[in-house]
Amino acid sequence: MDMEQLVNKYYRLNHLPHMWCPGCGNGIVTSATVKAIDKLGLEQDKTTIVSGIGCSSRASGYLDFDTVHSAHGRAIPFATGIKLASPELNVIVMTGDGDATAIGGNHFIHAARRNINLTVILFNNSIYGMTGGQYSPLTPMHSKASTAPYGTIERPFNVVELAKGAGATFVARGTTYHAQQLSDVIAQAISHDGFALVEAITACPIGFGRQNKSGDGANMMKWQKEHAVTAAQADKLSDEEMADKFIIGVLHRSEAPEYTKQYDELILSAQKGGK
Ligand SMILES: Cc1ncc(C[n+]2csc(CCOP(=O)(O)OP(=O)(O)O)c2C)c(N)n1
Ligand code: SF4
Ligand SMILES: [Mg+2]
Repeated sequence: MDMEQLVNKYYRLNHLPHMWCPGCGNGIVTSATVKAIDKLGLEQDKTTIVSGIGCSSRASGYLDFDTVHSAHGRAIPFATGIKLASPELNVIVMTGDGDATAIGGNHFIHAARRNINLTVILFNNSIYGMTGGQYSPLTPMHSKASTAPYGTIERPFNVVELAKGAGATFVARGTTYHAQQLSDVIAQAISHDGFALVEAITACPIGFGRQNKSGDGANMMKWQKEHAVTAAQADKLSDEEMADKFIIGVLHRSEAPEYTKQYDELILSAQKGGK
C-alpha cells in the first residue's frame, strides 16, 4: 500500500489538515505507527488508540480507529481500563514525554510493572510542545526551556532504563530520521505480549528548537542521524565516543506473565471457589 492508500484507509480525512508546525516530527511517528499496523494486518475495529494531551497526543484524533483523546497524563489508565474490559483489542497508547513521564509518570511505571499488554509509543521531543516549551523529565541537562531560561539543571530520565527497571518486557527506541526502522520496532512492540515501550525521538523545532538554536526540522533530523547508533556500532565505540550518542533498535525483551491473562485466570479460579 502506498502512502496515499494508507492515508485514505487509516486517517480521518475530515480531521485533516493536522495542526502540527512545519518541520514537526509528529506526523512521521504517526505514519510509522500506521505502517506498522498495516504491516501486521490489524483489524481497524479491533485496534484502539489512546492518547493523553499534548501536540503528540493529537495523533489519536487523526486516525480512523476507535480512539480516546483522554486527559493529560492519563492515557495509560484509560488504556488499562480498555484492555482489562476487552483483552482481545490491540491497545496502542500515543503519548508525549511530558504526558508519560511527568504528570503520567506514576501510571507509566505501574503499567510496566504489571506487564499489561499495551504498546506505548512515546513521542520524545524533549519538551512540553503544546504549552510553550517548558522542560520535561526527558529534557537534556542544560537545555533551555521557558521554565529554564538559563538551562535546566535537572538530570533527565533515561526512559528506556526507567521502563526496563519498572518491569517492561519490551523496550525499543527509534527516531523520525530512521522512519522505516521506527515502524519496524513499533510493529515488534505491537506483536509483543506484554508491556511494550517505543521511545520515538522526534523534532519539535518550535517549542524546543527555537530556544536551543537547533535549526529547523530538517536540521534536527540531521542531529538524530548523527547521534543515533545501533547496538553493533555502539560495541565498537569507546565510552567517550558514546557520551553524546544513543542506541536505537530493540533494547530489551523478556518474558513475564501478562496482566489481563492473569486477571482472567483469577476470575475463573474465584468462580470455582478460589482454588
Ligand atoms: C491536568 C493538566 N495539567 C496541565 C495541562 C496542560 N498541558 C497540556 S499539554 C501539556 C504538556 C505536553 O507535553 P508533552 O506531553 O511532552 O506533549 P507535546 O506537546 O510535547 O507533544 C501540559 C502541561 C493539562 N492539559 N492538564
Ligand atoms: S510545538 Fe513542537 S511538538 Fe507541537 S506541533 Fe509545533 S513543532 Fe510539533
Ligand atoms: Mg513533548
